[in-house]
Amino acid sequence: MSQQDTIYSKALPSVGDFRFDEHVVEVFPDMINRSVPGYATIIQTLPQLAERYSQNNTNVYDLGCSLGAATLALRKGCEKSQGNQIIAVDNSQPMIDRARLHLQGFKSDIPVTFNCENVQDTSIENASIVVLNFTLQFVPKEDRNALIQKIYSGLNPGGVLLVAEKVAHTDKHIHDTLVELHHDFKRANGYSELEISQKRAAIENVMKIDSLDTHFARFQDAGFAHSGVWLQCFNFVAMMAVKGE
Ligand code: GEK
Repeated sequence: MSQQDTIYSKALPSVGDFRFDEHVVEVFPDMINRSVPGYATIIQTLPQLAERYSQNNTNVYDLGCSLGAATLALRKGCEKSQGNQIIAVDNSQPMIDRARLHLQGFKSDIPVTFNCENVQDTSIENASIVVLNFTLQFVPKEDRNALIQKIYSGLNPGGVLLVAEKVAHTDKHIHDTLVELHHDFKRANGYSELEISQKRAAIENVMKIDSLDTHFARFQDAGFAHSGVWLQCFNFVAMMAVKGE
């Protein structure tokens, strides 16, 4: 079990930009489960999706892997196919170090390689599945089209891109309501008003969210034949985009 996230529980003289550092690594599973509605369901569903889309003798990528929760779920879903290898990438060294340690606790014949690098520098090739689970929102907006285009190029026909993100709604009333529902979710999970507001201040410069329309236009521009939402909880959405056969 990870420690409880109390990073923003005391009033800070000034709130700096959020970083995926050693302190966050210590509390990360607690933080993401109490902050992201639908996260557990997304992780629990990944094996099913991986079983459906993994192709023999291909690469599976987990981009922005954090502590490897999605990596483990993908590996479980690849057990029935042959010759897969998983490449898990994160640009936070403390995350990668802890993820590597965490995965050593689970046995599997499917090899996992951990790379500490920017996902924008990851070469994607012979891929059947690429996961961006709450990672694209941290990539500079102007670089997102190129990243999705690169992933599309590296996917095999029939391969899938799974993207989960916090999204903005173009209708202000709906947007504000979903933001409030999300804050209620955090309150119900024990976060105080101070924690919610300090975390919000810390994250606003580093996490820039897109609308659903922007995501789907990007998938279409990249060339994906099919795209859609497979899960939504308030303003948190899991999408999939499939390359044509
Ligand atoms: C999960 N997917 O548990 N390159 C590489 N890594 C990055 C980049 C980048 N440009 N930007 C951010 N990261 C995980 C959860 S967390 C989501 C993903 C969250 C990494 C960053 O270091 C962090 O580990 C992860 O992406 C985002 O399913 O905390 O909201």
